[in-house]
Amino acid sequence: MATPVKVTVTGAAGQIGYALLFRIASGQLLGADVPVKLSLLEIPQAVKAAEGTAMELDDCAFPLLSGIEITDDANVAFSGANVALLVGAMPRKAGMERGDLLGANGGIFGPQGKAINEHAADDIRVLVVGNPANTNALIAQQNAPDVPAERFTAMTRLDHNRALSQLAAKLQVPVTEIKKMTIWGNHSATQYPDLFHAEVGGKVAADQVDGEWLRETFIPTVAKRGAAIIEARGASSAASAANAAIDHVHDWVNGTDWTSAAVVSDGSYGVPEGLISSFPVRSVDGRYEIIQGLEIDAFSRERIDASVGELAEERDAVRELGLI
Ligand code: NAX
Repeated sequence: MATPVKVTVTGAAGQIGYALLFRIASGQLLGADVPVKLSLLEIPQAVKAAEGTAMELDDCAFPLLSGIEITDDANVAFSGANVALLVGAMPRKAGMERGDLLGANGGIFGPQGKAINEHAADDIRVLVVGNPANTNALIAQQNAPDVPAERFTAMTRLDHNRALSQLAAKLQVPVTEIKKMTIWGNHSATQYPDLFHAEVGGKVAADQVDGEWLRETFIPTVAKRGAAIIEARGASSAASAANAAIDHVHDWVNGTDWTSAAVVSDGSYGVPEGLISSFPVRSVDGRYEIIQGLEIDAFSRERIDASVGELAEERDAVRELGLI
């Protein structure tokens, strides 16, 4: 058997972790012929719950699962890691200011970035899921100066998939008919799902829906879908978030012509260099690259700028806190 790929999952005992681990172990993350070794990182109080999940993983007798490690030490969890899914984060609590939230997450993602820098494998790929995902990814990346910046990404694939599904329902087409969907900016309510570059049946999607639906229904429905799930389910998105994480890493490793991912900006489309912002990306030879050359009209420009402005504010706040 080939050498197993080490996949580290933080927040492994949480609800996304529970939906994610079984899919990784079954081969859906990296492929049906790639053995995996799981490392579950949790805080000390949740290690026991992670052990319970590991017992269930054992009970699946997954042919590709070559081992499970459970730890509360980031240095152990990231040692030799090839893929890191950073899911565990500090949630916003009632009355918490943004600065408090960013500070609390800096206390998680700074040390995890350092541990990745010191201990991960040379080919480490990092996906940050825990919110505020883009800025948590920035904190981790800035604390890992020896790892190429392009290896740090944040998840907007759930937003992308939500946009596909909303548009498919509106136009009564299968999701497979939709190409070139893009989420721009921050994984937050300011994100911009773009129908001006998306295509349905080879024609521009924005031309196939009315402008009012696009502005007043589509954009807010996608951007606020997370809140709608909480309202309906009484808990935040878990299986769909895990599914998006699987899609993100699978496509990163195996290639795709077009998807959305938050990657380190090289200044493309006026997004300040260094911010981790969502772009249209393709993956070639195991690297996400920003798709270039799209024309951005005034409507899209205004929305991209608003979301990117929010990312710049978050970056300035974590800079002031000394986290990057
Ligand atoms: P849960 O609260 O169920 O689980 C989080 C887990 O993380 C807990 O088990 C906790 O003990 C653990 N944890 C906390 N600090 C840790 C640390 N320093 N090291 C290791 N583990 C730690 O949350 P869940 O529903 O699983 O969501 C996880 C994160 O995903 C949240 O931040 C959530 O906001 C975010 N999401 C991001 C999405 C995205 O599209 N980017 C969508 C879904 C989700 O809302």
